Amino acid sequence: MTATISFPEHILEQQDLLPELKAIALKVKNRERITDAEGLLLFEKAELNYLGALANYIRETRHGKKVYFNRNFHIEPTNVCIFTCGFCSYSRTYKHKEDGWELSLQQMMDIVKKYDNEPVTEVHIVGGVHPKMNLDFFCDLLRQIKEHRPELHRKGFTAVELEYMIRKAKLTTEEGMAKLKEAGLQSLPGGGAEIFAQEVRDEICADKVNAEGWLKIHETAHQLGMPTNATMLYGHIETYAHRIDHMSRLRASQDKTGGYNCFIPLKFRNTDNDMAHLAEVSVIEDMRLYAISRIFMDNFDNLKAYWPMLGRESAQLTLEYGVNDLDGTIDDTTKIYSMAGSEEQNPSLTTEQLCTLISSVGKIPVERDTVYNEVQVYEAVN
Ligand code: V47
Ligand code: SF4
Repeated sequence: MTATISFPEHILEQQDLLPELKAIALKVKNRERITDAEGLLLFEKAELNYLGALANYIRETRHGKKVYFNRNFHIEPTNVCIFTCGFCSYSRTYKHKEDGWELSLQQMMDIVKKYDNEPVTEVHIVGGVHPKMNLDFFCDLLRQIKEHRPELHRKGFTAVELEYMIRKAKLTTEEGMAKLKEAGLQSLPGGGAEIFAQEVRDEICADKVNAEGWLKIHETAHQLGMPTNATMLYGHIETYAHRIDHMSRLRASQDKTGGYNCFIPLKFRNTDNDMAHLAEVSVIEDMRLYAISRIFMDNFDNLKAYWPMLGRESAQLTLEYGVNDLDGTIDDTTKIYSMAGSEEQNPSLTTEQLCTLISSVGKIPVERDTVYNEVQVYEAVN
C-alpha cells in the first residue's frame, strides 16, 4: 500500500544536524538503501527524534496508519533442552527434566481442541530441543493438527530445533524440510538467530546452530515455498557493529530469496538466567533500535514488536518508531518471556484490548493471517 505521506522536511532543516546524518535522511527521502557504515552511524550518533521521524515516515509510506495483529495460540511441546544458552530462563537440562514439562501428542492435541470454537488463524509451535522428541514425532503432530483443523496455519520450530531434528534423522536440510512440509508445516518462526557473529555466539549460545546453519534452514524453507520470520536478540553483550552485521546478513538473505515475512527484534530480559548480571537496556535504546531496524531493513515489509516480551506500553510506543505489527492476541500459552522477567506474567490480550491499545495512539488495528493477508480492519474502535 502506498499512501501519500510527506517527508519530515524539518529534519533536514536542523541547524546542528551532522552532514552524514543529513545524507542518510536524504537517502531515506529518495528511497535509497543505507550502507552498513551508515547503519552504524545511526546507532552511534542519531538522536531519537530524528530516528523516529524517519522510521515513522517509512512505516507510513508502506502501511499508512495500519497496525497488524494475529489471532494465534502457542504450543510449547517441552522446555527440556540439550542446549545451554546463557540468556534462557525457560529451559531445563535433560538431567533435570522432572523440573520441566514434556507434552505427549495427546496433550498437544488437547490444546488444539481447546481452541475449536475460537476464531484463531494460527498455531505457533516452539520449544526446547528435547533429545527424544524427533522429526517423526513432530510430523505426526503436524499431520494430526492438519487433519483436525485444516485451515489453521501451522507455524513451527526454530531453526535450532529443525537443524537438530533433521541432523538426528540423518537427512539433508532439503530432505528434512520437505518432509516437514509434506506433514503440514507451513511457515517458520524467527527464533534462534540471536546475534549471528560467532564471537558473540561463543559467549551466549556456543553449542547450537551457527549463523550459516540458521540461514541455510530459512533459505531452504523459502525455496520450498514456506515463508519465515527473522529475529535478533539485542541488549546483552553485543556491540552496535554486531547488530548491524546481523541485520546486514538478513537483508542480504532477503535479497536472495524474498522469503521473510517480518523482522522481530527481541529485547534481552535478565531474570533467572546465567546472564542475569547484565542490566537490561533502556526504553529509549529499544525505540532507537526499532527505528534503525525500520530504516536499515529496507526489504522487510513488516517490523514486529512482540508485546509479551516488551510489555504492552513499550510495544505501543514502538508504533511511533517504525513498527507495524504487534504479533498476536495470544492467550497465556507462552512461558518464554514471563520466565525471563517480562512484566507480562500471563500474556493475554483480548482482540478488543489489543484494538484499543492500537487505536488509542491513532492507528488502525487490522487483523492479519500469518502471511499478512488482511482478515478484518477495525476502523471504528476507540
Ligand atoms: O531464540 C530467549 C528469545 C527466542 C530470552 O517468529 C529471549 O513470530 C529475551 O523467536 N530475553 C524464541 N529473549 C522466541 C521467538 C519468537 C517469539 C515470538 C514470535 C516469533 C515469531 C518468534 O526467544 C529465542 C531467543 O532469541 N529469548 N530467552 C530472554 N531471556
Ligand atoms: Fe534451548 Fe532455545 Fe533455551 Fe537455547 S533458547 S537453551 S535452544 S530452549
